[in-house]
Amino acid sequence: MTQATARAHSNIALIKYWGKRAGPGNLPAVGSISVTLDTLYTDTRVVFDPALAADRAQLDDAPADTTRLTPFLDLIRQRAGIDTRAAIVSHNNFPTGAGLASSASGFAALTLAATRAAGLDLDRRELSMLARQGSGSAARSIFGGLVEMHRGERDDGSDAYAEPILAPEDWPLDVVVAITDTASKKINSSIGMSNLDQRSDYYDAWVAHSESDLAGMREAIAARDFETLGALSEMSCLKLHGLMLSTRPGLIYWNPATVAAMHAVRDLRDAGTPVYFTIDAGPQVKALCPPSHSAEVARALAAVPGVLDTRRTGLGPAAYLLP
Ligand code: 2P0
Repeated sequence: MTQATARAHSNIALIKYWGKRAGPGNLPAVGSISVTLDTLYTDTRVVFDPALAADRAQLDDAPADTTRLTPFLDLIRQRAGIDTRAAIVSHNNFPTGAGLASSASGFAALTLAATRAAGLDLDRRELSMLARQGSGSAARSIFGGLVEMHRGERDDGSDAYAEPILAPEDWPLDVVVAITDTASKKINSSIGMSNLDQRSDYYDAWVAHSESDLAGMREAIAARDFETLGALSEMSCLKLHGLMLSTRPGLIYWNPATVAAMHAVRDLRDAGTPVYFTIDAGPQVKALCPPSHSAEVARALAAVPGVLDTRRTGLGPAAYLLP
């Protein structure tokens, strides 16, 4: 038996990934830029055990489906030259599958733990490419701080990996997560973003403008320009949700509290607080602000009708092994 345990932190894209280009292993149609989050993470233990006849998984103390996990573990087994089945035990310290990027932290933690347990010692770029094949956004959770995922051009995906832009301490930023629903979403991201070229009339425009959004965000980060970072993030989020709404059949991830929280963020901003929102494929609202404003932002969002809870987090580290 060989085993390893890893922790990977969730991430939120500021410039969003949505849509895949042709080819295997979640090749993104657009690049993306994200922040890794300190207080939202997944811990995953992987044990390769010759006594097992099939892979087994447990998530948050309940048996979990291995349909997506076995083909992913096969990639690792193939690379390591082993055939042993694995037992996976995973725990999220936040609601699973509700738009808090549990597949990002989950597949990043699984990638690090399973490669180590299989006897592999891959560099971060290889880990990122492998994690991408589990879930596109997981490629970014291999790294900490501000991270860019490259779309890549090659059919084999060998240039579709993430890289760090800034370490967490290089530019302290906070994210206040307003949780408006803890249920798992009805349409997962992979299904939501499938065949977009046939399902949305807006898809070509989304892809065509992504490079300029990424370039603007890289410049804002280099200049530590929070207002531009925030404005580009809010716009990328709204464009993403415009694309989702335009996708037959229209994908509506928001609930009334999501919309109320978006207005609350804009009201705070109108009153002088530097804060911007972003939202993933789910109903939670994430407010970006300098750390000096996060207590005030959390108080304001907690008071929004329908907001169940708030979580404050700074930027988190790269994925790492636990003892
Ligand atoms: C992102 N999301 O950039 C975007 C914004 C959600 C909204 O990446 O099919 O679970 O596994 O590659 O990574 C969520 O999609 O999808 C996502 P797959 P994933 O964070």
